[in-house]
Amino acid sequence: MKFIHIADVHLGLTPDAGRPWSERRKQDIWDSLAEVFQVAEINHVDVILIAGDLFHRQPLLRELKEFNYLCGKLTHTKVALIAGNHDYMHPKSNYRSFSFAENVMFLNQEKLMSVELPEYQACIYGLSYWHREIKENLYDVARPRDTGKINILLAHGGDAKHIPMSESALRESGFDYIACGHIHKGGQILKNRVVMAGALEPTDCADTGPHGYWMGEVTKRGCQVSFFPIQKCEYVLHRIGVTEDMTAQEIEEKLKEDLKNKEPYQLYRVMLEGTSAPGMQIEEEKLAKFTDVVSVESNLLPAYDFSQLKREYRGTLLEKYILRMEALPQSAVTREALYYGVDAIYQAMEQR
Ligand SMILES: [Mn+2]
Repeated sequence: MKFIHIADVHLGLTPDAGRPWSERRKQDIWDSLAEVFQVAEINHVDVILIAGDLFHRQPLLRELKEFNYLCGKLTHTKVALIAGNHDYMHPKSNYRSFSFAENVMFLNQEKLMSVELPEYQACIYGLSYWHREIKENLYDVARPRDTGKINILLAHGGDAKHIPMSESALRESGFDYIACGHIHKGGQILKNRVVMAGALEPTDCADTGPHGYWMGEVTKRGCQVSFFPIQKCEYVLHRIGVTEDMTAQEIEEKLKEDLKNKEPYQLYRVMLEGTSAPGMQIEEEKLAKFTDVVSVESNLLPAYDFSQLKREYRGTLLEKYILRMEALPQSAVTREALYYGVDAIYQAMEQR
């Protein structure tokens, strides 16, 4: 049985609200979903597994209609769906009254339920969130009824408040494939057996790295699954190594050069690291306005020569401060305090 596995699409979300690319990204999420459905159609995929949080919040009726239209257009593929913690089955949720196309299998109860696919001798298990949180480890104790069938589990969660999961319990559970959602960074928890899909599209700039869908084939003899990135938008943590001989202009030019060489779908979260010349001012806000830069963070430490400073500024507050800080038990905190304190005092003295 050929399948596509996605999760955490978060339809209806507007990522990076207020930024110039925000509306485009909102549309990207819908376009990527449509793209996945097109891939399913072209590749004659048997079932699309959607492991929760298809919508970012309670779906609007027209949003459900849009989704259902994509499902109804499929000529061969079935769609298995569960509600996650974001789009949980609120008593007034449109999910409750909506009637989906015939090929949609909505596992809408909060108790583990299943649907049969007799044509593949397969069975899909899952449950939907009726609450924002579920703290019981419902998946760890789930077991397929008939081990002769291809058994698939749709699972949403993996943290303490959203159905905690244990790798060893899932390994022993007897499912042939466990399609997980909820954690936005995807990956194979157990190779070709238990896969966290990751968000189809990054939902904010914390979701760095590639995002996309998984496609594979599951039989009673085993499962093969691979990741397919969707490259509409990818947030990249871009580190720029700064040394004390670099000027602010050089750093700016370095960033401009790096931006020229990046992939067009990438957005940069810039991180300045290393040491800078004492007193050098980098205008982070200016860099943050460059095209395709989401944010700029500076972790630069000014490159002070403390023994030289002590000699040069003997008898001043600066010397006293350095001596006092050096006398403390040394840790990352005292080291930072030494740098920031010296920086403040040094710059105040220089300005006089
Ligand atoms: Mn979730």
